[in-house]
Amino acid sequence: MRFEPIERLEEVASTNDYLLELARQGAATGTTVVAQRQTRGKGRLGRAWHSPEGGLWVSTLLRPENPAGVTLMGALASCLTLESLGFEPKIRWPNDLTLEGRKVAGVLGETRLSGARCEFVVLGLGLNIHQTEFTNELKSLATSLAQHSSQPPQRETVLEGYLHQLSQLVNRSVEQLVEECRPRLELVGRRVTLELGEEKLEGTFQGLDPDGGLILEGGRTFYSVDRLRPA
Ligand code: BT5
Repeated sequence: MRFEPIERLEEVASTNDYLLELARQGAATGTTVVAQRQTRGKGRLGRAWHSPEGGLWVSTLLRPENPAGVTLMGALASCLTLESLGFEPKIRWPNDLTLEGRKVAGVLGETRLSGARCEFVVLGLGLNIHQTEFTNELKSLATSLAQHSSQPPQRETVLEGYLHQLSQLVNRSVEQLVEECRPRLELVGRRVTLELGEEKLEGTFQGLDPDGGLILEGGRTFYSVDRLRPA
């Protein structure tokens, strides 16, 4: 599958929102939007995504039959891209990439269903490349490629690698994606805190089930959490 056309914007509120609108108007599968900066970048659950110039802010349009593995696919594609560029990222389930425990990228998959059928998914990736400073709120949590390399790659190089990896992964089953994610997961075997709304749970992270759910010690499995942190 090819990821084109690629629409390049200087500034946009959110590449995901922009592409959701194009998708509603019938844009082709593979359509990709990339922006130099976002003024209202989105994380999950209404959270904000800080997107100044210097990062890769990109969204791609997919029409999978089964959207279940799409978030993991985005995390895996970006992980493989950074590996091929010489970094040692980890996947923090379900949608983050970390470098030495700090978040370098986040994935936001937004699915539109028509009845039980998946109409489309907009898969967004935010990856910090050249930023050298973060806001006070993010300072202890976030990092960028520039903080791990004296010669961070160009945005175009990261984009090209990511779209190539996505094109290789797009036909994999959820089970295959989970298999490839397993050795790259952060915090397996460690005590973690799961936040689910008001509830906080602590336990040892045992691994992923074949559908990509997180297995906590005792066997409880979670398919989505608000946040996963080291305990
Ligand atoms: C995510 O949400 O990690 C998904 C981020 C997806 C961003 C892309 S950019 C292209 C596309 N267009 C969009 O509008 N969005 C997508 P979540 O797991 O909810 O994490 C959000 C949390 O990450 C925030 O509450 C902050 O704590 C932290 N955060 C915000 N900006 C960050 C940044 N630039 N780097 C690292 N952490 C950040």
